[in-house]
Amino acid sequence: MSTRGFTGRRPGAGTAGRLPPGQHEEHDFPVLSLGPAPHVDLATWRFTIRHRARPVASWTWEEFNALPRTTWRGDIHCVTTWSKFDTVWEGVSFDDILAAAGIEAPTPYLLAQSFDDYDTNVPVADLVDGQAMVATHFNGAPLTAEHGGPARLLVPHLYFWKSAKWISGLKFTERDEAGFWELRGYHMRGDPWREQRYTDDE
Ligand SMILES: Nc1nc2c(c(=O)[nH]1)N[C@H]1C(S)=C(S)[C@@H](COP(=O)(O)O)O[C@H]1N2
Ligand SMILES: [Mo]
Repeated sequence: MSTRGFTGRRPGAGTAGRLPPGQHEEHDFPVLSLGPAPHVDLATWRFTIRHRARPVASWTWEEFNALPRTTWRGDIHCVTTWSKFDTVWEGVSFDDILAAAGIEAPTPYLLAQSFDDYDTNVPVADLVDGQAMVATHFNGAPLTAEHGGPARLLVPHLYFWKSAKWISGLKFTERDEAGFWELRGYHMRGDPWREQRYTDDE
């Protein structure tokens, strides 16, 4: 299998096939935010699902934490070229959120909306079937404010800007409406394996 002297030196050892094109492995967990973490008070926190402007379901922090919980372990990929392997997240899956709301996705698109006025669009097809969660824990501990606590979206198979920190809700839209970075030149979908970084990337 391995050549003497080479063992363990190959940078891809154990990680071969895990790095999307143009990415490198990062061991730290960089913080990338537009501004300082917004103050989010758990006593008034709400997570709201909207169809266009109309609220269709809403949970307090206590109610949200009573929903079924999911754990996911895997790799995340930031468009600034770092990838981080074997991250562990816990929260409520998109599927379980919709089930708790008693609805099926009313449109094929949505905008994840955040308390810092950030938003990002994600197709429903990229959220269903266990692909995404609203995460409250990272590596076994409550999510820190700088990484989006108390709760953030996690869509690990897309570039990390899609994983909205400080999430306040999901707004279903009829059309694929661009969010903050998508209005500023970033790709509408953002699949790292297809290197969909900028608007015109296929
Ligand atoms: N609400 C909000 N979510 C956000 C951002 C932001 O500025 N505000 N930055 C995005 C970007 S560009 C990236 S790369 C990731 C970074 O997440 P991290 O700081 O936990 O690494 O969060 C994304 N989610
Ligand atoms: Mo980013």
